[in-house]
Order: sequence, then structure tokens, then C-alpha cells
Amino acid sequence: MRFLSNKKLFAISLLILIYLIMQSYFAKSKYKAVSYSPKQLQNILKQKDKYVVIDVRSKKEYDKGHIPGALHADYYNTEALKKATGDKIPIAYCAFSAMRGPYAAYQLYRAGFQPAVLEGGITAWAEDIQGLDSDDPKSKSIFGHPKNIFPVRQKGDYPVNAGSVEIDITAKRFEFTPNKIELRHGQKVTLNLISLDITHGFALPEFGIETELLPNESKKVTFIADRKGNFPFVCNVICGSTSNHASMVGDIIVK
Ligand SMILES: [Cu+2]
Repeated sequence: MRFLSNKKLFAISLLILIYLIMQSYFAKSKYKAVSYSPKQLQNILKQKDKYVVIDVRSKKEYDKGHIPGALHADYYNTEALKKATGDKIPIAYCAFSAMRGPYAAYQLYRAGFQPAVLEGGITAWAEDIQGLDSDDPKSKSIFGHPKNIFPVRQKGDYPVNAGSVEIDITAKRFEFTPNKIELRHGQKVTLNLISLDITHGFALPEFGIETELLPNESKKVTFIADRKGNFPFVCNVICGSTSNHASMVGDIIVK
């Protein structure tokens, strides 16, 4: 009797241990974006030597107006983002924190930093801190969102045709499955996208792809994996809190 109960106890402890190890493993492996409200950012800005605010919109938008002290780096330019960050904690913002802010934060995370995103972007800052009405035509001319926010499409390096591949990706609050996709250089790629709950978006800026995913409606996008590298994709339709929405990210790796 005694032996059996000890054995049971041992088995239960072992299961609990395995569960805890797995939980910590998955908690670590899943990226979770950190976000700050404009009010929080205002307080954080008092600790100037610990944090750096990075405006990841275009230089043109930055020059029209930005958060005091913010540096500029294009959201897709990893080297510029790293340089702006230096040895500080980066806080990225764009117009609304729909695509560019979350994308930049994820790039910085992958580069080994612990970034944050400003909730609602500079629009929320303008409203909450500066007391501006973002619908006012005057502030719109400052904070307005340009039509094309994609990087100039880099020329592919004319790979040999590596055949075609079709991949199903599902989106749901707040993840893509799969979120890591490996491709061969030169493959013609079709992504079959579907949202299983609410409206999400799918943006793969380095390949000029952006589409809205309505609930349970499948969408197809195609491109040629004509460049080697690691290309993030993000949800670009605000689908929850900034922190949750900005956690909907993934990687396309072309080898
Ligand atoms: Cu989403």
C-alpha cells in the first residue's frame, strides 16, 4: 500500500514537473508584445537615459511632426532600428500601431532587444497628451497616414525556378498558425489565408503583400520567394489591445 501511494505520488510529481517545464518553454517561445499608453510613455520619457522612443514611420511623416525626443528609423530597416536603440529600451510608434509599430518591435525583439509599442501610435499621443483632435483636417495633415507604407520592393536575384508550394495559414486571436514558414529560394508561393474568428489582416511588407481577412473567408496571396532572408509578417488590422494585436507575428524564411 505504502509503496503504491509513493509510486503514485512520484508519478503525479513527475507529471506536474513536465507540465511546468513545458509551460515555461512555451511561454518563452511565444512572442508577446509589450505596450505602453501615451500617459505611461509620458512618465517613461522622464527616464531619458533608459528608454528611447523611435518613430518608425517614413522620414517625411517624422519631419512633419513627432513625439519630442523621438529618433527616426524606417520600420523595415533592422540596422537603423538597432542603431537608434543603442543600449536603451526601444519604444516604437507609427500612426496607429496597426502595422509599422508592431513590425518594428518584432524586428527589434528578434535582434535581441526588449521593445515596446506605443498604444494607438502618434494619433493617440496627439489626442491624449497634446489634446489635438485627430479628425481635425489640420492635425490630419500632420499625422495623416500615407497610402503606401511599404518598402521599395528590392529586386530579386533571379533565382532558378524551384517549383511551387501552397501553404495554409490560419489567423485567430492572437496568432498565426503556422508562424514559421520555410521556403526554398525561387519557389512560387501561394498562401491560403483564413481567419477563424474576427477580422484580422496579413501583411508581408518585404513582398508588397497586404490583405484583410474577414471571418471564415479564405484569401489567396501569391509571390515568388526571390530573395533569401528572414521576412516577418504581421496582422495589420487592429484586432484587440495593442499588446495582443502586436503579438500576431510570424516569419517567412527563404533559404
Ligand atoms: Cu489580428
